Amino acid sequence: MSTLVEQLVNTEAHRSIFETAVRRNPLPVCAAFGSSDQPQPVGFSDTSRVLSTKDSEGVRAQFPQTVAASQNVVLTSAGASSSTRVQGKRVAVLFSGGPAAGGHNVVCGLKRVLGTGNTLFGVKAGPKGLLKGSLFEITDADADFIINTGGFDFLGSDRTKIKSAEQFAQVRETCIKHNLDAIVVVGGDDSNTNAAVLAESLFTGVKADGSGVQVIGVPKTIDGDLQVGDLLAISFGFDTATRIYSEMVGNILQDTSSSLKYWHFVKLMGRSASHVALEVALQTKPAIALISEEIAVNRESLASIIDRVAKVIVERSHKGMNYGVLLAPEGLIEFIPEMNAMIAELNDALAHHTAEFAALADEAKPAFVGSKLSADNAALLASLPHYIVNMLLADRDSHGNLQVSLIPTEQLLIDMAKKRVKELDPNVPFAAHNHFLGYEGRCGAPTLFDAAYTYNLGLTAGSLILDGRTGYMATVTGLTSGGTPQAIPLAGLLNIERRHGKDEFVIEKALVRMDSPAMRFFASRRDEWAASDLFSSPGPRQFWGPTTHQLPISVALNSGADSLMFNIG
Ligand code: FBP
Repeated sequence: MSTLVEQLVNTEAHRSIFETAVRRNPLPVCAAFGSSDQPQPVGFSDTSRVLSTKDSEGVRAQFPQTVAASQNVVLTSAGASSSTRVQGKRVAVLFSGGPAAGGHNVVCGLKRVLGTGNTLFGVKAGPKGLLKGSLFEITDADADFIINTGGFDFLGSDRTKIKSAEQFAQVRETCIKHNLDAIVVVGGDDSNTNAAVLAESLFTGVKADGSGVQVIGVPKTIDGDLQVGDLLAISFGFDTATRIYSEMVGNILQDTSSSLKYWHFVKLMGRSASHVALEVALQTKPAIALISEEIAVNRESLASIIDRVAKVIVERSHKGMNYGVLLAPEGLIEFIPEMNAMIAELNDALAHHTAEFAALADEAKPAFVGSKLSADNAALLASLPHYIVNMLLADRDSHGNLQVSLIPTEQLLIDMAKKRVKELDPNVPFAAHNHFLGYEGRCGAPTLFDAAYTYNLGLTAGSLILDGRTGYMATVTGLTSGGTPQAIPLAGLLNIERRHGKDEFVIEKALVRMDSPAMRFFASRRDEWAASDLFSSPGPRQFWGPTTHQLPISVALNSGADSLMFNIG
């Protein structure tokens, strides 16, 4: 073999030149953990902050043991503690839901802080693996290999919701079989709700001596919709995903003003919330960025949104710009008032006629569902193109969510805008391409922000376990001032929401707020971005270089930072 061929073969199986180099990138740790070479576990003490929601009383009744233990009080790190000496704990970690960059570093942080005296197991393929008892021991060599790499592929993930008595019994069986002391659930709002429920169910009586199994959550999701004010500025994975999308949107913007003939309608992943769309808009400054939450607040109809979009297209054309970029959040459809009302009725109808609906041929489904809706909603459903109707009728995910990633909103917007532009001015050319940016951004190598943040979240989660805590979500606050490991009582976040036609406990999704500094800044600039080409192309995310230490713009604005730089360590 030639030297080059040998070199190329050596880059197989996650050994590219980049992957090899990025593994060596040093990670800063919060001062509480001591030195970055030898981070040590910290103990925790109560703060004066108590969390509550409108449903706290109902939650207390359903989560009596975890609420009694935590009193819903936020914990903060209290320096090195006797937990440093805790040995013999057996801890399992699992990924739940969609992947997000940095998950591997959570595992590495856990491994590091648990040290050689405790054992860390990986759960294969998410909550489903916990039910089946698919666990394996994670070694130091594993941690060295996955550090700073993207994806969840080391363990795999899934969206199984643990809710039936049989499933809880299976989890107990796994805990007993592997003699587990603790489980770490790395997930989004639904998965952390699962963690809260598991913490309560496993609180006592799992092992022969009557003791329980601790459960700690770690806040993950590219959607950015798991936020708790200054206690949790952002979930991990958001920064990497939005930087990848921003690079792509920046490149498209550069293309539009080079080729001078296309509009590009880009749907961005992010589920219900528009945090991803807002962040990418702040990074790239496109002609139009729709924000679902604003549409809901203004009760703007689909016709009015299309009119607004078409007017920008026409006005730009009159100035000689027959091109531009529109960003649309993945969950837009659910926020348009008439669509939202129709989807709510549709969800109830599907929940109440599951068996009849499943037995029908696909072509018969729209008419069947239409017959169960009010006249207005039935008419609206019938007016939508088949590619939207089919997806509105598709299966909900295991948490009862509409699978918004499958709904081609960007195509609907193009089709409707084309019609409206013709009505406004038949001489305006409108050639449009659609894009959906989602999966491209979830598994890239983590930015330094996500890499450091997740490593510290892993150190925090491990410390909470060694400190004997259960029912908390690990967090790192003060992201621009060195970072402080803290813990949020999960029960203090729970609300009651209607899903599958039933009331369930959930962690409420954090949506874009109209009065947030990021939204206000965007609103103050967007008319200028529509009227001329003020776009910027942020370029690829950097691992070494001037933008390495950058925070997401929306996070910097919303946390009142005076620069874009983060500071952990
Ligand atoms: P999580 O809430 O699990 O982090 O999901 C993130 C996400 O990327 C959403 O933005 C998106 O709607 C969804 O996953 C798509 O995942 P799937 O392909 O499993 O439906």
